[in-house]
Amino acid sequence: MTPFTVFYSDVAHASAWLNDDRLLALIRFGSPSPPAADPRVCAIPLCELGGGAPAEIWLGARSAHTGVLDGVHYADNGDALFLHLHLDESAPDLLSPLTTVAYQRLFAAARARGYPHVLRVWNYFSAITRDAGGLERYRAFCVGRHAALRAERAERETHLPAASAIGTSEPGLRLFALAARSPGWQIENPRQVSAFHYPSQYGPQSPSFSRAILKHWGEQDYHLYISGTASVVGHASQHLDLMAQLDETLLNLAALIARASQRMPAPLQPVLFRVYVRPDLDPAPARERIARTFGPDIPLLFLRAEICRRELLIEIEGLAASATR
Ligand code: 3EB
Repeated sequence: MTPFTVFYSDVAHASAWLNDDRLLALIRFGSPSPPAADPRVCAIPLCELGGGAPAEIWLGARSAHTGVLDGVHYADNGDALFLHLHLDESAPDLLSPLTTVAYQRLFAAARARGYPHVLRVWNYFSAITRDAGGLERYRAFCVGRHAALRAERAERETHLPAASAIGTSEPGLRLFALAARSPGWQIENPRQVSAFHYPSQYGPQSPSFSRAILKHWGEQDYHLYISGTASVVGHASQHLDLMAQLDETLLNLAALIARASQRMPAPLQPVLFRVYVRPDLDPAPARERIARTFGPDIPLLFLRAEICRRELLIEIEGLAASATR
């Protein structure tokens, strides 16, 4: 059994999970509500495009311990640790040092709880492609993240967390992360240059993330944490229109899942996907095509978001798992 499962639930029903001591995280979407007293509750300030009010639920296999360490909210259950942290920004050109501090606090909390291996990080901040102090904010973020990972000795190119870096319209830097007691396997995409080897045209510090992390939780139980995946082949963005970018993204996802499945007795099965679509694009045709690719029952959550390269219109991340027996 994996130490937790992830699924989408209507917000109205989602609150019922708060009474379950196995709950690791309840993630809401949309305009930020006042900070919750419950460390398991958090919010991603992006508008959901399905017309519903979904929440993402991380349900553990056994009861969780929860708390707050130096502003880092956590829940852990002996195998897996979920963390989240929200820092205000004092100035738009100080994102780089703020990111370093945020990562240091995240790593310190994970270590203090006994889960030193950060497998997966989600990064959200505003004005992601805007210049501030002569550097695009996404590029400044990459500089700050790398500095923290280097200090943690986690920047080694074989143990980088899987990640997403997404633009919001709400101010502040929000980090969400999954950590474990033992490491996962880093998976790179054969169709793409590893992000940590991107040439310097994309910024002074190449982005420190892996394309996916394959985690063996024991026996036949595996999770594949899939980083934000976009229409990038080699290191270059491809195609100008949404559906062509989506097709390339789906090829990238298939290649990545196939690469990870080579380490497995049986192919990994997609569990769910989170889809980020740039504002003012109609997500309906994309939803239909993704459902045709992965089957009509694949859970999809669509969010309106800015992506870290101006020309990218869609980005997909998700979870795959070993087939349930
Ligand atoms: C790309 O392939 C698209 O900097 O953490 C995707 C996932 C992207 C994570 C990150 C960036 C990040 O380069 C951008």
